[in-house]
Amino acid sequence: MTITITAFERSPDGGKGLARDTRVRWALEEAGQAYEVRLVSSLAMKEPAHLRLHPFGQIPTYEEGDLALFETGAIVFHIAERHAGLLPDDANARARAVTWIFAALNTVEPPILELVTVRFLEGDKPWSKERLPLVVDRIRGRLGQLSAYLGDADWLDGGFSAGDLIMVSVLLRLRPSGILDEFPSLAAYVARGEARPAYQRAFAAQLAINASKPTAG
Ligand code: GTB
Repeated sequence: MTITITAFERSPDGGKGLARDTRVRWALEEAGQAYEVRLVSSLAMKEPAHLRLHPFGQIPTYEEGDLALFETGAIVFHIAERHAGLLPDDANARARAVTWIFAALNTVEPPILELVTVRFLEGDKPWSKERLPLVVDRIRGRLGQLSAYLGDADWLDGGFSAGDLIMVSVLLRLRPSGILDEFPSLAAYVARGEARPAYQRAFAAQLAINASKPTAG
């Protein structure tokens, strides 16, 4: 059955791979699954046809036969459950890998998203200069804990898993800020993720769509 995902018609990052379709592409590449991409404009995202797939009018979505999914974490989990390569066979190890998907999205990513908000959406507010260091401190706190846990291991729990795929993707969002490089073991962890052939293919595929297009604004 054909798998179709949605992505920005024109990603605001101009092809840096930070939009979340890259996470889904990466999972599909790790799983060896072919997929098609339907590009959606910012306007089309808010129209009824797309809202039927994604109640919040966002990308990515995932369609396969009569199954339609939204939420990147759920999509990656679905792919990982149905195909080899992203979750271990052992039941306990599998549960721990799923825990890392949730930890990446619920514990590590929120302060990182706050940084995006304070810098780009609230940058003109009088209080934003005071808020920024508070947000950066919260990120440093989380990265310090994650770095301590990872130690000198390659991946979070044994072999590479969907938990690492999501965690690396979350940390990548931080790279432009320079904060990631304050934690060399995490920067190396992210680099290991980026070096995976499946990531390279996913990155190249989104770049092919976005690189030649000027970003909006
Ligand atoms: N919780 C949802 C999920 O995980 O799937 C969040 C989905 C989401 O935030 N989608 C964004 C979107 O559709 C694109 S990925 N935004 C349009 C809208 O809400 O109208 C987030 C994103 C956007 C831009 C960059 N960037 O430019 O670097 C990076 C990531």
